[in-house]
Formats: sequence, C-alpha cells, structure tokens
Amino acid sequence: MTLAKWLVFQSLGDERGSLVALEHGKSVPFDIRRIYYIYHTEKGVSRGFHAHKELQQVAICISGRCTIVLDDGYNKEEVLMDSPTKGLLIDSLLWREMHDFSDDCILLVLASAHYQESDYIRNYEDFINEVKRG
Ligand code: T46
Repeated sequence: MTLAKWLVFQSLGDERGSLVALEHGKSVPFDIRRIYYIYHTEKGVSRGFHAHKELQQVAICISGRCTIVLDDGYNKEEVLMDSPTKGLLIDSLLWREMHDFSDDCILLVLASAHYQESDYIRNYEDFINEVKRG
C-alpha cells in the first residue's frame, strides 16, 4: 500500500507563464481552514517530526524542491516534492519529516483546521502507541 496520495492540479498556462487555481470544494478533499507556507529553510535543516491526531493537509511545493518522509507506523515512504501542480495529501496519524530543502523551496500547505498544538503528536513513541490503539 502506498502512503503517498497525490492530487494533480491543472496548470492554466499560456505563453505568459503558468497559473494554478485551487477552489474551495473542488480541488482538495476537505474544507480549507488554514494556509501556511514554509520558505527560507536553512541549509541542512529538517522539519516536521510529528503526526497529527485529526488534521488533514495537502502540501504543494510551489518553488524548488524538498523530500517528505511519510510513516504510518508500519511502513515509511520518501517522496520528492518538486512540482507546483502536484499536491501531497497528508492524512491524520501519519508521521512526517521534511528534508533536503533547496534554497528556493517554498512549501505551501492547505490544512483542514486552524492551528491547534493539542492536535500534534511530537513524540515518536506516543505516535506508535496511538497507531496501535487504532
Ligand atoms: C506539518 C508540517 C508539514 C503556528 O503558530 N501556526 C501554524 O499554523 C503553524 C503550521 C505553525 N505555527 C507555529 C508553531 C511553531 O512554533 O510555528 C512554529 C513552527 O511550527 P512547526 O515546528 O510545527 O513547523 P514544521 O515545519 O515542523 O511543521 C509544519 C506544520 O506545523 C505541521 O502541521 O504537518 O509543517
């Protein structure tokens, strides 16, 4: 079973360049309640190292590249993020790590809920216990 679920967005490009439009209720499988972006990540820095209890997200690399490791407690999968027309659906209860950010990487994230620290599982053992609980 593959952990990486991709959404493919249509590029509305013409001779002037490219444009992707994401519309509420059409482009992603949840209501978007929050948008944030990660940029200017320092060389050699990795981010993430947590899972979410409920939150669903879609990550889109709108500039540059990075890798994301997904882990469901049983299997790990590494994916390359390098396309502004591909969204990685990151479901709840998936441990995620982001590595190898290029200098120009901008990772845009659409989230199903407002920021809530209590939704984070930041300890890997706690994550495994939560997975086992089902
Ligand atoms: C995720 C990965 C892909 C806020 O105050 N509001 C926000 O909406 C977010 C996302 C973060 N913050 C604060 C919390 C921390 O003090 O910003 C700081 C950095 O957040 P964090 O260390 O959680 O960042 P990452 O890059 O490790 O993880 C982020 C998201 O937090 C997380 O939900 O799935 O990107």
